[in-house]
Amino acid sequence: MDFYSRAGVEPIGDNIRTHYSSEVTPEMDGSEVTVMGWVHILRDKGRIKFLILRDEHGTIQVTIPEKKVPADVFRISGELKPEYAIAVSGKVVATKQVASGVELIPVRIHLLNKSERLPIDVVEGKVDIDLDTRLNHRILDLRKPTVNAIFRVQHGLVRYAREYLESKDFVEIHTPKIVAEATEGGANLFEVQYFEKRAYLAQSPQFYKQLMLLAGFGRVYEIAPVFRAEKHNTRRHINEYTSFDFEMAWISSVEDVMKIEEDMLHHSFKKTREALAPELELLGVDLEVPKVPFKRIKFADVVALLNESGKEIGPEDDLDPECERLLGEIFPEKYGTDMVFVTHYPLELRPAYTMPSLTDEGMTESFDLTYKGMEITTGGQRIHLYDLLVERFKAKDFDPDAFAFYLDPFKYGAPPHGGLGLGVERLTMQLLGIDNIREAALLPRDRDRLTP
Ligand code: AMO
Repeated sequence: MDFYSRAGVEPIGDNIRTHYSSEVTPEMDGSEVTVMGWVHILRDKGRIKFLILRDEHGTIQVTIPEKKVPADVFRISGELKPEYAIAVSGKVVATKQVASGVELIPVRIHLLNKSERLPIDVVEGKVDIDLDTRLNHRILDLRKPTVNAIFRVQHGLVRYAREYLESKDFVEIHTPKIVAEATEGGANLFEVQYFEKRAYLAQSPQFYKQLMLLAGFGRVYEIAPVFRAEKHNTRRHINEYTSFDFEMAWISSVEDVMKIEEDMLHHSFKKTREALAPELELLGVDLEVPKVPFKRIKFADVVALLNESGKEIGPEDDLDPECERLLGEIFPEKYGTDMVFVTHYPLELRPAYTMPSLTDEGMTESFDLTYKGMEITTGGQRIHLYDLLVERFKAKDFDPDAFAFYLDPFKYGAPPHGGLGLGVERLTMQLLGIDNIREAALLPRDRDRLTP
């Protein structure tokens, strides 16, 4: 017990949390509850003290009038400081004086842990601090209700997207993140010393998710970190991000893949809007559920649209951030939506495994999904024909021998297939109108940041 008294706090004892702050309602007037959380705000008016307690679902006012509470409760309340962890047992009183309609009059306050002076404010709106300082103190930063809400919404998006795939017979897989070869091209690779060999951190589960279809799983998905050694710090790139991938066999065309994605996102947005309504309100976001089917437009037509709007770009140029910004304006204006599939990218711009188009010479059966102008997904039909696959690897200057582990299984009746990779942080940032992707990553990794 000595370590508790040394810390100046009490063991939790027989305290049992009975309610979250948000569950205490005016109808419970007169009943006794125990809540646990942090000291969010303290107002000391001498003979009466007001304490806002914050837990994972909101806040509740604890009102401490000297005359109405036990002497030791009043004494302890005078010792509290911001972010002390406490358990409060007390009587619920319905009152019009508080926005939530209730306050708690304590019969017991248990000090569970103390806090040092805070390096950053946890109460929002007090002082504006720059993102870098916030990220240095990310664990405290995440305690802010609006920052915490971002990741609850992200959780909802992933949870309900996963729910959709589960209902469509997709199998969740876990593939290696230490790999022998690049999947998305040679640049952006992190090297790893793997005993006596050189290895890399996976840029994508691309090869393995495809191979699992050849292994007899009809449909697979994986939600896992991937690594990109992007040299530049931009607002939409991080060096480790969460890739939401799926891959499906026996498709008739790339349309099948786009169809699953639009239905999946429709389901996910709809359920997230219902389940995370309080968090979305806190963030001031009116989540628009995109109508299906999403608009489809060919890459060549996007280039024409951009040229019309004064942006000079060639038929085989990739879309730069300026293009994306323009498309963020053009698409809603022209098509009344901000979810648009851009299809038929040139072979030049796509990785070696992408199926060439039969209808559009020099193009591919691939797509990007743009959301409010920004690319959030890349996907497509893959080459399942061994000879063509080897030919395309050679055309991209890859040595087929180095990729034998991937290429060889295609000799044995590989099914037609396709799939996609969706950036979870990009989806979150676009949905919530966040300007910098780091804010949509729990613990972002960028060129300058390896901690916390
Ligand atoms: P791609 O390389 O286009 O495709 O990546 C797919 C999606 O991942 C997100 N993304 C990123 N997010 C944050 N930081 C980054 N540095 C970053 N790079 C990419 C984007 C992008 O749309 N194997 C293919 C997918 C497939 O065809 O299945 C691939 O990885 O949202």
